Amino acid sequence: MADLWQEAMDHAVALAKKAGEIVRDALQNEMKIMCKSSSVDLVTKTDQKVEQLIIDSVKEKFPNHGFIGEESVAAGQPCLLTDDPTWIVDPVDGTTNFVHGYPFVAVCIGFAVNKMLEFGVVYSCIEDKMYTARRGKGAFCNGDPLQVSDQKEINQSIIATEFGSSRDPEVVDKIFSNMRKILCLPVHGIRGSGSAAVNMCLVAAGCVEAYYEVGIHCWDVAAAAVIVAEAGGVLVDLEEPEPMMMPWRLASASWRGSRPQSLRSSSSWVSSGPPLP
Ligand code: LIP
Repeated sequence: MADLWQEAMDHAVALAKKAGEIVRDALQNEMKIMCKSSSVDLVTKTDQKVEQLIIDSVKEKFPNHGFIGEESVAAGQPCLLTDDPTWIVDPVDGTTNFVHGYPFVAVCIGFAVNKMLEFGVVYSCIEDKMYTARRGKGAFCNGDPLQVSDQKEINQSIIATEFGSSRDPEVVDKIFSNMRKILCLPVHGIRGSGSAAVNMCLVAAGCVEAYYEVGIHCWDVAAAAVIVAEAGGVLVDLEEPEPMMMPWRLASASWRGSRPQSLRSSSSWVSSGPPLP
């Protein structure tokens, strides 16, 4: 059967490379930094420029495809997933890292058809690591196959997480309380790269055993979800339904189980796996 989406995926990889050049160039220049929901929720002109580049290019090459992008939604566009082929984009995942020159910044392009993710491209552009995965065809970093960790003991694991952008003391207390519980299991350590997508790719690469975050969005995780699933990991949405369209409560964990049959809906989009501690 003809491979319908390979052309789109090749285009996504080329776009991610181009976007990565823009991000790297921008690091050499003075940045225009703006705030979104709070003083620690940042956006830059580069986020907007990269998203526009991707939208324009997709519209030209695939005029019938839809688009969901972090900055477009922030500017008032609907965050609506239909059955149409849809590109789900975070132009700069790890904007705070980018602003500070902290070297984990990813261009994320996920692609869904009939609400099922078909491929994911995550370009960690300062590290120059191109993570790619197509549904059913495995996950790769710079062409090398990825496989999640086979560690089965939580107390011999590294867990990744993030602190989010709320500085509400109650929210911060919950974050620390969760981290305390996990640290005291005990685990070998807790890490966070500052990019949700990079954390998930590290799960796919087997460097950390699991990643969890509460309050995450579809553009942060769509691309990396395919990479985790294709590397043999499982994705657990802690809150049903419509997991792709909500600010997610997402955990992507690497306990090996059967590869998800489908990435379609809340029950099948994620494969079942043991709950997080
Ligand atoms: C951010 C992530 C960060 C996560 C935030 C947010 P942005 O994305 O990379 O790791 O904690 O929830 O989603 O805003 O830099 O694209």
